[in-house]
Amino acid sequence: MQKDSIPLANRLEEVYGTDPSYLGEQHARYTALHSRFVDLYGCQPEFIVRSPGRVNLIGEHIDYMGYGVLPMAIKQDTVIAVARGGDKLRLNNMASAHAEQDFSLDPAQEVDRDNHSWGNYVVCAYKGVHEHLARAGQPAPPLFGLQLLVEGRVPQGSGLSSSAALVCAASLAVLAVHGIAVSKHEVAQFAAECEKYVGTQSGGMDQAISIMGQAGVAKLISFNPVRAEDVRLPDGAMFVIANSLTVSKKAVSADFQYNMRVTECRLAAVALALACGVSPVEAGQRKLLAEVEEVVAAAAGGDAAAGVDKLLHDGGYFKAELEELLGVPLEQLLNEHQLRCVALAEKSTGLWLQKRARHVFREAARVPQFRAICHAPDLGTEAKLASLGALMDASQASCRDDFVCSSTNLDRLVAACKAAGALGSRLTGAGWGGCTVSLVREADACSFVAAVTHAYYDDPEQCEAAAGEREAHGGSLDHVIFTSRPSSGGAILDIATLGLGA
Ligand code: NG1
Repeated sequence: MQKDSIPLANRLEEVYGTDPSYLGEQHARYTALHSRFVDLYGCQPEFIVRSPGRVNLIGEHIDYMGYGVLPMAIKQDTVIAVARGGDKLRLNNMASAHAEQDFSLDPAQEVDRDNHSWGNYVVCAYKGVHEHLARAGQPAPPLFGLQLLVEGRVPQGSGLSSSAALVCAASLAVLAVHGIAVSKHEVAQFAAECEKYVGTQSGGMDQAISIMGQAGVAKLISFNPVRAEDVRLPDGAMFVIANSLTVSKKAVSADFQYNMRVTECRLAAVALALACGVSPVEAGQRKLLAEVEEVVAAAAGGDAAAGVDKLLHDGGYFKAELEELLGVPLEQLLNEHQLRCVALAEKSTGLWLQKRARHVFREAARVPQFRAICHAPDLGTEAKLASLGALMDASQASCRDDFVCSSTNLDRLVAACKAAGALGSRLTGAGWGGCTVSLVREADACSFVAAVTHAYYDDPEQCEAAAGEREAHGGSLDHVIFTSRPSSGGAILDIATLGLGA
């Protein structure tokens, strides 16, 4: 098998490692999935596929501006059993809250953006596979009915990429059942593009790490074209993920949160290019801040963030000012979806170009610094941990103050993590709720978790939702605050060798 092929695993150990108790848990999970599949559809699944969530260690809200990011895959994943059958795209979910959903087999079907449902992400993947094959000049696969059963363990709305885990797993399910071999790079690329059908203008980080993740190493993911480089985390470093327990519904709130940030960054790129003397025609084509960094830096002695402060004003920009500045109607620059953000911004505080661009340039610089510290041959462990922690703290301050994507609960949780001894702590993923990631010494991980639990989760004034979570999980918060190591990426599992249903 080529290095870039999607792995075909014969045994659960290849995906989940060798810890007997965790393997036992996974075996029980896969067995339950298999047996429910047989009950529902009256046949055996042909394949089981899986793809994980991720935690981003550094590099927030910069992937869609063309910059590299540094995430690692986590062990929580989405697993799908799949077989041919029927005359529809038929979806079921192991979670009883999710009723069966049926979709047509037409790859050109529209995704119903206004009715958000988990099934939409599967339709995105289905469309994505067909579009990818058409673009690659390959023959269209036959349209036969598909029966899927999904089981997701990545917490939703938590910044750990449950949506990418589902889109990637669904892509692998469709590919596997058609017997189509596609490289990891290709899946990462089309899975990122097709997720846009749900209405978020996302970058490609989540899909890339979900597919290219690897046990034991974090990855520096770069774009255009997408690629992944191993980053070995220092010995003795441990990352603790803690959920603020406020849900961030990215697809629902896209127009005034995530997509608005993408719009602000895009307009900042054009405005900066014009301010640097780039011709209006060329400036209008600059969509990424990465494409203008060089000219902006040149305007301020090599420091792009300082260039931003010099060339853009603080506070909100409104449509009239933007159109005068850019010299064209906004319609010419932004597609319909992004104009929905502009319309919303008009009603409130406008679009904040300076702060957003400043964040992007500073955050983008922290990513190669993080990698360089991890790999520095002459730096001792303690010095590495301290420097990585400082970068994470700086990232949090920038997300909170310039990108304004933190939240009251995230700020409180970060403060609790720092007070409990985190070397660095920050929100991870899109923000506006969801999880934090903290760097601690491995030896301190247990006492750290206990201290954060006491300070944040056990205090109803800090976190109201924790008591309910405890009650629903037999008193445990293990699913809410946990340590995490780099885990393996997407895989297809060979049903014949897994020993299920025996
Ligand atoms: P999460 O938090 O998983 O929704 C989102 C984007 C990423 C990236 C981060 C912010 C999607 C699918 N993912 O992640 O591409 O932009 O926000 O760094 O939209």
